[in-house]
Amino acid sequence: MEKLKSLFKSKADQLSTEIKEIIKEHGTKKIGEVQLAQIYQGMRGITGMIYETSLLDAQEGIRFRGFTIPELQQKLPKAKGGSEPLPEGLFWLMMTGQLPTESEVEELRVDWSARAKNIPAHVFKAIDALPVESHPMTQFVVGIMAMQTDSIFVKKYAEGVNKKEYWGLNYEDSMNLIARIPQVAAYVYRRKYKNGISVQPDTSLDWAGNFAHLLGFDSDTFKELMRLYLTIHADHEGGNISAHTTHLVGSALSDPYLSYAAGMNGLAGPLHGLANQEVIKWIFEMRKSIGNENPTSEQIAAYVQKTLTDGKVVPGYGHGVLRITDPRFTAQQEFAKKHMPDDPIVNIVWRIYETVPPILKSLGKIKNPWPNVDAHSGALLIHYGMKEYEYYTVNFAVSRALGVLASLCWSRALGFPIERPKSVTTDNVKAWLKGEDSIWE
Ligand code: CMX
Repeated sequence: MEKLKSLFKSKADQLSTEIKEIIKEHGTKKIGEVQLAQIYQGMRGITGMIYETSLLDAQEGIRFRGFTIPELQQKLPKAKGGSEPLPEGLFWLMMTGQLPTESEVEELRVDWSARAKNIPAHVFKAIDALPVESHPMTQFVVGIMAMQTDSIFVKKYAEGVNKKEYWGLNYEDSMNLIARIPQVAAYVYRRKYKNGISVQPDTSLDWAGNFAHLLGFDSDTFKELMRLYLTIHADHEGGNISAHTTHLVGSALSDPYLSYAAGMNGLAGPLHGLANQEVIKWIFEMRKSIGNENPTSEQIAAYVQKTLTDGKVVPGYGHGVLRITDPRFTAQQEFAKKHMPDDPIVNIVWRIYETVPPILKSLGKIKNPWPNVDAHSGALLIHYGMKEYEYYTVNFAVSRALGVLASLCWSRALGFPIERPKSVTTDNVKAWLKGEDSIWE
């Protein structure tokens, strides 16, 4: 058994024993109360699941196994000559709770490189069956779904397997899927925007570096950007739509291909991951509408007011949990300061950052007026020539695979059951309010 797999299993067995003890001793303790409004408002603030790989603090931002993004940038192994963390290292950390050594990361890189081979031809044929104009996320998810024919979990489950074996089958599927995702994602990009001319993988490169190469962007700084991008977008605790959906679907013992594809359909919504395309679209439309390539703060403020008056959201701003500038925004801003401080679109993003929060704050109803991860990512990609903003959510999906699939491995290894919360109707609520229905008593 490879080192990561056996280390993961031993950590999971240990945690599983601890969880049994926790439930036995403290299982009846109350962890909070739920107010009626919360079940009408997207269950915001209700703690309802265990998700081991990362934790979000409203005032501080994301921590992956206790490490902030700047700490990851400092502590995770880098590519030769690079200064950004390798996503392989983050995956190792999420799977084990331990920072990996350089040789452990190299072992994982080699493993993924080997697993990436022999993607079935029908995966690409399934994508090719779609009109080339189809949204890149649609093409990507169809490719993932087509690849489900390779699920080891499905084969073994059909043959009849002891539930104690689920974790290992799930692990194998997850590892194969992560290894192959960059090729499927890049195929969609090259098909839609580069006349279908694909690039062959470079097995000497790391996962993110090879993804950049497969997309057709071979500069060292674009590869560094991808290492940072694929690290910081990987996970954002468990309640966000892509993570929660993957977790929920996986709890039915749907295999990792089905579970991840389901989660990515959620990522493709404009209030979640699609916001990164919406930000750039919004900036382009603003420039056109104003007739100025380099809008002033006053012009941006007026366009924000128009967006709000038109009943639209300002993309890239606000968050369901965070109440500060997203540290993922800050990490990208720091990258831009280092590599492209004079880039015109990046400068617009920064001017929007100065202008938008006071306006959103003044409305009084928006809980978080600060930028999220999606407010900055597109501008960095444009700088390197990736102007096709409809594609951006696929980049996000490539990264998100690391977090949601690491978590899926944990859920199966810990033997988590099928997820099935209770729902009620408003008629139940009305009757309860009149004392005629005892739904919550
Ligand atoms: N622009 C305009 N209005 C906004 C807003 C924004 N950026 N953010 C929140 N609001 C509005 C909400 O639509 C809601 O309005 P109504 O009461 O009229 O329905 C009100 O403010 C309160 O919302 P909230 O409690 O502050 O925010 P939610 O937790 O309901 O929603 C989010 C969070 C992210 C969906 C929301 O802020 C939003 O739509 N932002 C823009 C889209 C975006 O950037 N999404 C990406 C998030 C990060 C990610 O997942 O990738």
